[in-house]
Order: sequence, then C-alpha cells, then structure tokens
Amino acid sequence: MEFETSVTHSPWEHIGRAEAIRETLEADDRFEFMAPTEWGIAPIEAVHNTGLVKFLAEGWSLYTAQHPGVREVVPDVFYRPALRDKMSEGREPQAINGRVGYWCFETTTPLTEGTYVAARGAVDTALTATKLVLDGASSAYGLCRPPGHHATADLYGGYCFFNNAAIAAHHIATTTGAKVTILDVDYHHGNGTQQIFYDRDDVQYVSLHGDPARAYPYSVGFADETGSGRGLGHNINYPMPLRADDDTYVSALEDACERIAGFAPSVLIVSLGLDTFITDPISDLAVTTDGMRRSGDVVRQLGLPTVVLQEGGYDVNALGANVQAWLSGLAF
Ligand code: OKP
Ligand code: ZN
Repeated sequence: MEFETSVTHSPWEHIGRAEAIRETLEADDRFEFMAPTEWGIAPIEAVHNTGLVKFLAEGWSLYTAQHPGVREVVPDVFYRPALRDKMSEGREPQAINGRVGYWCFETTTPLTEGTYVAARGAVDTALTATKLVLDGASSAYGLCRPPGHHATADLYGGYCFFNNAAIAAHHIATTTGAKVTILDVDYHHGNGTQQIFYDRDDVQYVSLHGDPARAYPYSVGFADETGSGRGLGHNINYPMPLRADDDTYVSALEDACERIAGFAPSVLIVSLGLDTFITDPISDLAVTTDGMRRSGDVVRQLGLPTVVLQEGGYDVNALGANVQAWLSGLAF
C-alpha cells in the first residue's frame, strides 16, 4: 500500500511495470538481454551514508521482530533537524521505529521483506549496463526497479532506496576520471541525484521535470538551483509547465542537450522516466509516444556513449511502448 494524499491506495510502483517493459523489449529482436552481475556494497557506500545502507539491510528484520505481522514498514515519526534546534546535532535513534523515520523522508516508500535485495539488484543492473558502455557499447539500458533518483546520500523515499544513476556516475567518474552528465527526464525532479553532485564539477546534473511549485518533491528542483562551490553552474533544472506537449518538451530537451555539449562529458547517463506521458496517472505533462521517440533522437545527436537507467512511468499499458520508443530514438 501507499499512504499518499492522506489516503491509502495500492502502489503505483509495482512489479507489473518491470514485467510490461521486459515483455515489450523481448518481443523486439533489436534488443539483446543479459542478466546483471554482482558488484557488492562498495560502489553503494561510495555514494550513500553507510548508516543508511546498514539500516536498509537490517531494518525489515528488526522491525518485524518487534511488530510481528507487519507487511510494510512506514515511518510514524520523522526525524527533522529542527526538532533539535539550538541543541547538539542529532544522532540516529536506537529504537527501530525511530530509525525508520531517521532514514526515510516521506510516506509512499514502504520497506518490505524483499526491499533490500531488490534495491541491491537495481544497483547491480545499473553497474552492469555501465560496464557494457565503458567496454565500448554505444548504449545500454538497465531495467532498474526500484528506481533511484529521489534517494539522497543519507535518505530514502519517492519509491527509491539506492540512487542507481548516481552510483553509476560516481563509479565512472572515480574509476576512469571521465566527466559524466546525468540527464534526468523523469517527470519528477531527481532531488537525490542533484543533492549528491551539487558541489561537484566532475558530474553535471541536468533535469526536465514538473515544476516543483506544483509537483513532487515540492522543495527541490527550481531553476535557480545551479550548484555550489566547484559545482556552481553544473546543476541545471528545467521546471516544465502543466500539460507541456511534444514540441514544448523537445525544445526544452534540445536546450538541455546544448548545455550538456558545453560541459563535454565522456559518458552520458539518462534517468529515464516515462511519467511525462500524456496519460500517466500521477503526472501532468502531455508527451506522446512519438515525443518519447523524438526525445531519444535528440539525445542520440549528442553522439555520447549512453547508459539509460529506468526510473518512473506509471501508465503500465503504455510503459513498454514508451520505453521502446525512447530507446529506438536513441539507438536505431
Ligand atoms: C518516483 B519517480 C504526490 C506524491 C508523490 C511519490 C512519487 C515518486 C515518484 N502527491 N509520491 O520519480 O517516478
Ligand atoms: Zn517520476
């Protein structure tokens, strides 16, 4: 279940999404499939707080030992730094209920029995796709689930636990010394990715998303957030208006790609969300399937080795076709 807009409902983010994408791509012989390999915990801990990783690894067992029968763990008390205003810096609570609210920032991202293994698998998928590109493929797509772009260095939420794209980008930057751009086309701003690279000049973050004045995550993703310190100028946000159509969207994306070309990265990572789609149930842009193809084509013209990683997209009936269209524009 998902506790959202003050009601509970069945989750938008579910296994059927990944199955729909896989079925569509499997039926298209231009795509070749492979299983992910295992990358261990080190590339995750290079990006995320080790306390967050430890909590996600053990939180389910500890919580359900104290609360038998619980199927989904959601925080009931959030840690807000202002609670300790004028006092010493806060620390992680000892009680498991307190720990959940210390590492999680919202209510729509329950921790379940399989969460940790799935989140580790999504990272493995991202790093396996990354390796293909570092080894010379012009592009590779990682069907990551759960998604990653809302997870900050220290916090999980927004259906995201580990930031797959950020882990891949940091891995490329630190193992090859190359400059990397993350282009985030998910409907929602990738607040986690922005936070992780905000003060860095080796990874550029460029995002098109519903204006946070009306859209989740509400507090991050504004156009005046341009980076800090060495990272100044390397964070670029395009808040999009309500019901932006293909032409509006593609023209913003063309502008974004000019900024990417100006940064001159060696590798591009795309956080691919298809929730910009016109009938997406939780979003409000109006991009069509042809707009997805055109978007992939605009990115193809950058001529960069490209790792595409799955983020959101909730119109399950159209999701496979939209991924297929976007990747076709990029690669075929
Ligand atoms: C994940 B991804 C708005 C609640 C939003 C979370 C949305 C997470 C989207 N009332 N719930 O970026 O597609
Ligand atoms: Zn999204």
